[in-house]
Amino acid sequence: MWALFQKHAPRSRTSLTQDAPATPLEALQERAARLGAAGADLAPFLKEQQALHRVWREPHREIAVFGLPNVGKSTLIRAFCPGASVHSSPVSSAEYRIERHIWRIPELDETVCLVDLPGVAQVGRAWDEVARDHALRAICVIYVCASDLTAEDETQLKKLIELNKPMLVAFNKSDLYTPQERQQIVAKLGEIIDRLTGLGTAPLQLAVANVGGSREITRVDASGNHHGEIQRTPPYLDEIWQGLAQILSLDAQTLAHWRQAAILTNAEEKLDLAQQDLLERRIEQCVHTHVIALIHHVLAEPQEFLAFAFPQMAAGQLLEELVTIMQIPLISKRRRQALLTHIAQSAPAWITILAERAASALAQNTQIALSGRRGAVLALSQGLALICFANAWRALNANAPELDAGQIEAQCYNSAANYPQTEIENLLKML
Ligand SMILES: Nc1nc2c(ncn2[C@@H]2O[C@H](COP(=O)(O)OP(=O)(O)O)[C@@H](O)[C@H]2O)c(=O)[nH]1
Ligand SMILES: [Mg+2]
Repeated sequence: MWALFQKHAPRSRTSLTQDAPATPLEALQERAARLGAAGADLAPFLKEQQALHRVWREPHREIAVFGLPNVGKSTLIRAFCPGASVHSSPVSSAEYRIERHIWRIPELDETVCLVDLPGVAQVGRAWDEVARDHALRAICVIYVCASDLTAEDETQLKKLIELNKPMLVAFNKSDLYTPQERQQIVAKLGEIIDRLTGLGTAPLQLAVANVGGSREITRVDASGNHHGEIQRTPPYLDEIWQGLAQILSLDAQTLAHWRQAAILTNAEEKLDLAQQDLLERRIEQCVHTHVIALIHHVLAEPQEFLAFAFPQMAAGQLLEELVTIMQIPLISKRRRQALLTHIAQSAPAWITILAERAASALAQNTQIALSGRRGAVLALSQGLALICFANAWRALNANAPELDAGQIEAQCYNSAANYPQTEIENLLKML
């Protein structure tokens, strides 16, 4: 086994901590400062930034062991480095931990850190991301599976490969299959690997293994009595050793560069998400302010003819503000007017739907100081119609900046028809 390591041992290795802060990081930091000043949540970005500083400082290169639950990740690590010192940090509860196994490999003259990640889909969606982030920060990844890859596996792999993560797909528990079955699985995994290989430049290899199985056997003693016994199947780790040695022997600078680029890309994605989240919050705030103002306005003067006048009154203003927030090139006055007129003509149909719901919500809620129930129903349904309008406009605008009045009208109608009663009750609470 060690001979395999020696065979693939690196000829020379340069310092692991030499990758200097790069300008891309400074650019990201500037962007983060701008977003932070505007109120974005920077915590996920700062985590990646910390990770970058950590990998620059850390003496040990990390190998992440990643995959679905119960595929043998922890067993694999124990098989590799039974005597390793373990540092663990809890993930979401004491039950789920990220364990770091510091492992000295004399033959490679290197101490590495094997990171045992909680299984994907084990702790919850948010933690899948935590595990994925850890995998991205590692120098390479052993992706453990125990059969053919699922669509879930493939999605995880794709992301890692696109970010040039050197990967070893370890098909573990091979002892559980007949030779024919094993062959079929290996062929399928080979197909998937071929499909994914072109997505990145880092090596992607398959290793067949069984890192620690057991089987029940029956022994017959001298007096003819039968005894059940659990016997460990001999582990087969050679292909993993070989693949790992090959990856670790690659040029250290190239590996460090791939890792740094992956962390930076991930950090940039966190900023994209923070920006998106900030935008969503601003839009919500804008719509909310207009809706509340409109409701109060109509409550103050509850004349029925106003019920269908909302597009001219409020939708125009809302539209202008949304265009500014979303940084959409301003649509021409003429087009905007045509759009609002069209909406004004079609609005009665969907305001009527909303009015029924507003009335039933009000029947259970007397929080609003009503200037007559009829007025309150009117005001609420207008407010709701404005939300439907904003939703429709946003939904369509994401895909089609060329606004089409007919499409917006249809979306408004849909949004009104499906408007949840609970949302109306929430709105009532906010008034
Ligand atoms: N048959 C067989 N069982 C294995 C093998 N590797 C692990 N297991 C068993 O699979 C179960 C899950 O292993 P574990 O390492 O905890 O999986 P993890 O959730 O991915 O960390 C345990 O009962 C192991 O003994 C293997 O190569 N063959
Ligand atoms: Mg485990």
